[in-house]
Amino acid sequence: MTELTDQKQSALAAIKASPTLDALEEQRVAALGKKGWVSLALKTLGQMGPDERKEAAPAIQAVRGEVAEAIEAKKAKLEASALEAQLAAETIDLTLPAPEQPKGSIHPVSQVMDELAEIFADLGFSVATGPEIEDDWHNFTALNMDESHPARAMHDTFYFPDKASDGASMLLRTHTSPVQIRSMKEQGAPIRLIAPGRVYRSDSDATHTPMFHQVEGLVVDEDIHLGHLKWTLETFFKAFFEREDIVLRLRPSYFPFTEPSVEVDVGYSNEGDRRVVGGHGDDDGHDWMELGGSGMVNRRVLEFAGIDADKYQGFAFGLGIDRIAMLKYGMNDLRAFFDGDPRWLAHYGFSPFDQPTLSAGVGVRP
Ligand code: 2NM
Repeated sequence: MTELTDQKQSALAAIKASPTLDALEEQRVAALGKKGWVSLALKTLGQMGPDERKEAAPAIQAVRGEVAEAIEAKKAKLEASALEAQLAAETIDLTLPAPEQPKGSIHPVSQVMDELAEIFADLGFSVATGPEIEDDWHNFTALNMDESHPARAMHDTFYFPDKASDGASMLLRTHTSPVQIRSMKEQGAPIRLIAPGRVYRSDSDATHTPMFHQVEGLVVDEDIHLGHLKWTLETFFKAFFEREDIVLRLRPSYFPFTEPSVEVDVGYSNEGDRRVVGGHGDDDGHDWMELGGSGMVNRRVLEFAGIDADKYQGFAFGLGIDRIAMLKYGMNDLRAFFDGDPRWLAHYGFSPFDQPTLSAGVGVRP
């Protein structure tokens, strides 16, 4: 036993004096390792008589515990000072250029949404958002689309299997118009806003995806007329495409929520396999592309939204964000927008540092 006490004392001293984690590990192996002196002492228990063992076993275990505890304590100390030394030694020279990093990029849809918000903010429009899961009153009824309207048919609209607790049919919004309805009900007139976001229709081919992006705009005030609509769209497209020779064609059309209604076409020309806005006419290489619809808000819609239609008039428009993005940035396949292919994003994506501003030019690549 006295031998064991001596061994313990010298081991504790050696542990305490260990300058490094490696030296400490050597001490651990020498004491607690398979052939360490503590392990050898434990092995002697087998040759002892029961009385002797009863006395020796707890003593050896106590020594083992003391040594193990001392090692753990020293280990924590050495690790803490190693970390401190590393922190003291490592410095960063912030004046050096940043290392090359793998970069993410802004998706063209996000870029165009930022551009839209910037341009319309300059015209006094705020940005409104609303739920993508809607009830059929906000998505259809309030927009003058009664139960028999073809856009309500199952093949266009994604309905949820269960009705809401108040009995309403729930669906994925087919346009952002319910945002305008909610905004008119909440804020009343006058109002001037755009509503960009995801919309859903059960439709899928080379030019249609079941989810796509729309921006709709709404202006309600006294004495609003079709001239305000045409000026607003023209001013927007000139800012968006960054050229003055934009020519718009408004074609008579029909929407249940506007009266009169017009379809909005923009003139473009073909340059190689790229479509470039600006040229127009129906001669070779020149044509019109439909970008959206618009019109004067149907007075029934204003009434559904709680606005006095004798005092206020409004215009509204809807544009496909994916389409105007393709036209501006020269892309030809809509489906690539939603593939999430990093090579496509590396090519068509935008730098996170390239914020669109009117003063610097919206959507200018660095
Ligand atoms: C379009 C075309 C024409 C439209 C109407 C409204 C509302 F809510 F004010 F009645 N919002 N958007 C509208 C009008 C949308 O999309 C092709």
